[in-house]
Amino acid sequence: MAQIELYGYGESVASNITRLALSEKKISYKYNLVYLESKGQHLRKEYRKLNPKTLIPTLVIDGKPLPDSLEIMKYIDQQYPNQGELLFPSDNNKEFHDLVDYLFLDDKKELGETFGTTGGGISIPVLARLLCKRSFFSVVWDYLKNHGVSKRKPIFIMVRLLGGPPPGVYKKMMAYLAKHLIYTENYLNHGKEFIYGDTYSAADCCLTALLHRVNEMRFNGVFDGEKLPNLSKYWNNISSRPSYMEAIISYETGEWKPELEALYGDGPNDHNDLLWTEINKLL
Ligand SMILES: N[C@@H](CCC(=O)N[C@@H](CS)C(=O)NCC(=O)O)C(=O)O
Repeated sequence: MAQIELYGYGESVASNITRLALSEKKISYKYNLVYLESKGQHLRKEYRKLNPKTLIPTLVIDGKPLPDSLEIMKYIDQQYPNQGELLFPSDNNKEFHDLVDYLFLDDKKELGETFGTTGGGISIPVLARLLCKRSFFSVVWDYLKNHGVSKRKPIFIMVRLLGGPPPGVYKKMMAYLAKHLIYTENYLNHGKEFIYGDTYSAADCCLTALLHRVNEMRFNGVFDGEKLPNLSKYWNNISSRPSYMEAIISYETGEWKPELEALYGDGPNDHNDLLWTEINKLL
């Protein structure tokens, strides 16, 4: 049996996708926590050797690094085809590829372009607060010198400078999020248990992590069964699977909760009403 290690962060959508996949495939691994914005551990030399893009997660198999949540899901499914769920269905058709492409965190796409990239966009208020734990100059220096994705460097620096999302950006994210929630709600009109149909797949790993982020960012009413009944039903189903607790909840670092409280107290996201205005336009 190969020695498997995962480098990840608790409240990271791509890490959650990967841990869900590992949990559903019943693969055990050694876990290495890498702090992101608050400490910049992903920008250190040791981690850059494993993942030159300086992104989380990376799986290390017998000492060999494999970055990227989608590549990791493909790898473990090929290596362990008869263990746990089959993440990539054997019919492997274009519709499934397009769905996964839409739901996974493609670092080559723009924020908001797909549901996957919107997961990062709606997280900006918390990322900003975590970045603000470091001095402005250390963030500028570290990101300019060490971040492996050129187009992310100015975004993180701007967010640190402003202490939040750049003006208008979060509003735009609400329009994108509304569009993706409605698209997914309509997709689920097929009435089946999972997003791609009757069996659990890699697309469910992605969608579970994204919906968890929507919930975590306090977008209230999405899962109450009233306006988006398919999504509510899907969420109830998927969040009661053992993998949700095992791969997402039990890995929380605790860094996000106080920041969310500082941002929104006990209430919803301060853009919740705007999200609903956008959703209602599309219903
Ligand atoms: N395509 C990559 C995207 C990974 C990604 O964007 N990870 C985020 C966390 S969810 C990250 O590392 N952010 C830190 C940064 O960009 O500095 C994957 O799916 O693994």
